[in-house]
Amino acid sequence: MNRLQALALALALAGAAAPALAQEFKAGDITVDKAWARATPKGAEVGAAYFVIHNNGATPERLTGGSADFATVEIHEMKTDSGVMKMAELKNGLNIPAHATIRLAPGGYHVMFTHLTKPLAKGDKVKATLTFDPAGSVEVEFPVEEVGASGPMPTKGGAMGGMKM
Ligand SMILES: [Cu+2]
Repeated sequence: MNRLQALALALALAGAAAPALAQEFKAGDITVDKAWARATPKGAEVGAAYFVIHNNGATPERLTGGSADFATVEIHEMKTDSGVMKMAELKNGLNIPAHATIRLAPGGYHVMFTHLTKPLAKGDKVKATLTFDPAGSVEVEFPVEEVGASGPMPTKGGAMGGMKM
């Protein structure tokens, strides 16, 4: 291994150990971690957030919804129906069986921020409260990332998006 390769490896290892997504949020037997929200193009009315839920208890839990001061919080699921990706609100919430870990990720379960009052900009941190039954409510901080973004790219200058507001 030459010096450049060694440097690259060191950087890769440092990146893997980065604590950026390591923050944990707890309510009763529930732990939420690896939270992030996807950056939105200017003028977008919806955004998505993802995280991992751990049920550390022997009682089944349910994510029933949440609230935020910049949007309405809904629990959604992406599903492939006859080869077409469709999104649906989980009106009855998301079940988290006892001792289970449920991952919300692009293409699957997610929290949808609707009626956004501001764009979610990369580098921002937004806070939303998630409500679990029976564990209760927990405020979670979502760093805004462009990682895995699959929505439309922001347009130059955002003139169209600006008009939509
Ligand atoms: Cu959705």
